[in-house]
Formats: sequence, structure tokens, C-alpha cells
Amino acid sequence: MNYSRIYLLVLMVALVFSSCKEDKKASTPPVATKPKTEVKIPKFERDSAFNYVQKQVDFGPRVPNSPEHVACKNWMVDQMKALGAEVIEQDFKATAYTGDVLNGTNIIAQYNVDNPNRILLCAHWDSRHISDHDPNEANHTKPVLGADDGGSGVGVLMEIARNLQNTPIDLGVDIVFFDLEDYGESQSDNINSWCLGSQHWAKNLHKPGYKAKYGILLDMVGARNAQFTMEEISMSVAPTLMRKVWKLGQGMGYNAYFLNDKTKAVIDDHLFINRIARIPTIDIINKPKGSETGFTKCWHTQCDDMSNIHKNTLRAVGQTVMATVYKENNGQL
Ligand code: AHN
Ligand code: ZN
Repeated sequence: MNYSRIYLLVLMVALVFSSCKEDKKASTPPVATKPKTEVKIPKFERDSAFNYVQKQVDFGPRVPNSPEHVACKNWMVDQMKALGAEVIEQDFKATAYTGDVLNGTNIIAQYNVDNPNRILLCAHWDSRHISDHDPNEANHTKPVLGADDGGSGVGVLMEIARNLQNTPIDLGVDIVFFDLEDYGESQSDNINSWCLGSQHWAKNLHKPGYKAKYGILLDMVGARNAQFTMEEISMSVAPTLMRKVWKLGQGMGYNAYFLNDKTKAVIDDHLFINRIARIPTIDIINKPKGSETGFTKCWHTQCDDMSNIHKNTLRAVGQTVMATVYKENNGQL
């Protein structure tokens, strides 16, 4: 075999190889993975959310160990099942700062249970046993009706659940209603007296090894002219998510509600979810800048009733959180 023949052979082999490569390239589809189908963000119905708040308030104060508390829980469980969720009732007992043993139930409503790719949406559903911030001292022993403080977060999440049923997505979504958030000791260092339900859940996850990419807590999201400022703990655990959610809300025209002002840390369910369950969780909470208590004037008073609830506020929060969920599903967040 002479050199020219060897040269020809090498050339032929090289040609075959390169054409093979070309062929392979040409036959490969442009996207190897299955393209995601985009699901359009549904419209959040403010009237529907308002009705869900009204329903809870109609039971009366949902104070632990009361028949109203039990009645509201049963309605919520039935409601979430009717909205297509797989529901777990996590019953537990917890001792309050008063020494009272409280019967609690965390309600865990799951969508797309088998998808390991999940997010957590949560709110507390109990109402406070005392109106200890009421200007009238005679009211201090009366329970709070909790239209905003309790009712609003649940109402908004129920309306999101209704949309998840009507406009399904692939993303796993867990809507958790925590109990016994508001039985805490005011003006004390007894931080652990608050949020007994989320503390219990974080230590006893409804599924071993439960994980979520992140969590969003809603607390007091129904009052007129609410100011959702950027709370310190939320900003320290998930600043990127926080900015994305705020930017989304502002971009949809809710810039009067979503403010970039930073405010001090709040002892709320997200603290324990972050600390114990280690799920980065932000708090959307009405925390006006420059407020004396840190909250609104009806906070832990007798005026936290339905007249405290404004549909536009419910919509601002609901539409923003729903956009977050659907964009997360679409890979667009
Ligand atoms: C404290 O006042 C320590 N935390 C407020 C958490 C809360 C109560 N959210 C609603 N009600
Ligand atoms: Zn409260």
C-alpha cells in the first residue's frame, strides 16, 4: 500500500465521520426536553375571596377550644376537598403561655401530590383569644373576630385554590392553614408562645422529608390601604424571591400596596418554617411604615371585623401570589 492510497483511505474515513456528525446534528430536535406548555394566569375574583373571608367570620371568633373553632375547621376541610385538594388534618395539642392545653389542627391541602417540584402557600386560620390592643380596656378580655387577622389570608388562598382547580398546573402546591398562631403572649420575650401550629408542623412534617422550593405566608392581607413592606426575616432568607414578588405586584398596578420600604422582623409563622423546616419563606404582611404597634389600628382589637376588609386589597395580594405560582409553573419566574 503506497502513501497516496493510505491518504485516500484516511480522507474517506474522515469524510464518513464528519457526515455522520452532520446527520446526527440535523436529526436532533431543537429542544431535547419536552417543551413546557404555558398556562395563562387566571383572573383572581375579589368577590369570591371576600365571600371566603365572610364565611369564616360568620362562625364568630375562631378561638381554640371553642365550638366555633371546630365548626370553621370542618367547613375549611370540606371546602378544600371540594376545591380538588388532597387534604390532611394534622391534629395536635399544645400548651399555651396561660397553661391551657389547646386543641389544634393544621390543615394541609395538596395539589399534584406526586410532583417533587413544590411550593408552599400558607396563612393562619385561628383568631386571637383576647383583644389586648383595643383602646377600650373593657374589651381586652374579648376575643378578636379576626376578619383581617386570620380570615383574609385564608380567604385569598381559598380563591387561589379555586383557580388551581379550574386552571390546573403541573407544579406541586401545598396550601397550609396553620392553627394556634395567635395565642401568644404580648409584650414579652416569650417568642415561642406564638405560632404553635407552624412550630408543630415544622417539627412533624405531614410527609417525612417534605421539601418545598420556597414558601409564601399571607398574614393580614385584607385591610384598606394595606402596606406590604419588606419585612426583615423575609429579606434575609429569600431576598431574590421577595424582590420578584414585589416587582410582579408593582408591575400589575398594585404599587400602592407593595412598598420597597424595609421594616423590622415580625414573629410570625414564617420564622419557624425557616428556622425548623428550613424552607425559605417570606411573609406578605400589612406592616405600615411608622406604625406604633408595627401593625394597623384594628390589630388585636374589636374593630377587626368585615368593615375592615377591602376587596381591592384582597385582589392585589391574590393576583400577585397567583401570578407568582403560575409563572413558577411556566418556568417564567
Ligand atoms: C407578635 O406580635 C409578636 N407577632 C405578631 C404575629 C401576628 C399576630 N400576626 C398576626 N397576629
Ligand atoms: Zn394576631
